[in-house]
Amino acid sequence: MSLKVEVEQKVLSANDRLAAALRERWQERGVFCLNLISSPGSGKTTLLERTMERLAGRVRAAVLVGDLQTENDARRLSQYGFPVRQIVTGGTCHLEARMIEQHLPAVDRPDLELLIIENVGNLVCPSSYDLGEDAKVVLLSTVEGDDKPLKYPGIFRRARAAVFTKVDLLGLTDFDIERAEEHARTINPEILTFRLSNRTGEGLDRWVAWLEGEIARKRAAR
Ligand SMILES: Nc1nc2c(ncn2[C@@H]2O[C@H](COP(=O)(O)OP(=O)(O)O)[C@@H](O)[C@H]2O)c(=O)[nH]1
Ligand SMILES: [Mg+2]
Repeated sequence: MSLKVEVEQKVLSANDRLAAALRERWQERGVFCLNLISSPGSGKTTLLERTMERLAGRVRAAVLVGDLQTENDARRLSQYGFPVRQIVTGGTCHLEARMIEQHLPAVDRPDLELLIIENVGNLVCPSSYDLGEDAKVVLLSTVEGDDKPLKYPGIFRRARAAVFTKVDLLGLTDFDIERAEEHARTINPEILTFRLSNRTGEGLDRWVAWLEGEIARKRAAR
């Protein structure tokens, strides 16, 4: 085994142990934890803004948001009344469980019901790092090409749900949403799919209803 592969495997297994401990903690407390993954600009922060608007006063939520360099996303999200913490990775292309552990105290509270993590914008590295989440959700916007599920099978295989964003822009490119969904299902027959627009609000009701269902289920299983 090469040294690089050996080091990578060690980092991953340390990450997996920590992620397992986080998952156990969420299980005991009945907290639903979501890990949002997409390429930069697909609409993760905007979807979080729309989601937080709708959950305000109904769900006790917190957000951790990863970025290579800036605090912009946390600033955007902090106006919705939920605790938000930016994790600046300083160049690392993904979040790791130890970063979640480290920044959690800034947003955690005893009666937390929902923790949403916005990962660093990237379809590749974040898919291999377990953060102790209940579900990974992959976002793909309708301007990125409907072949992307086939090109990035790792994340589509591991995701519980695929959210196709920017449906208000359908028709401006040759993105075929049926084909994109078909490709996603070829990779992962179980994957849930959502079509939505953060701009017009289309599809947001179904997304929020799914989320609320999962939160209720997690709370009940505690
Ligand atoms: N037309 C349209 N624009 C969107 C939608 N969602 C996000 N955007 C825009 O896409 C850009 C990137 O969004 P952002 O949420 O920052 O993406 P992130 O990098 O994945 O967090 C911003 O200019 C958003 O206003 C959408 O559903 N429709
Ligand atoms: Mg963002």
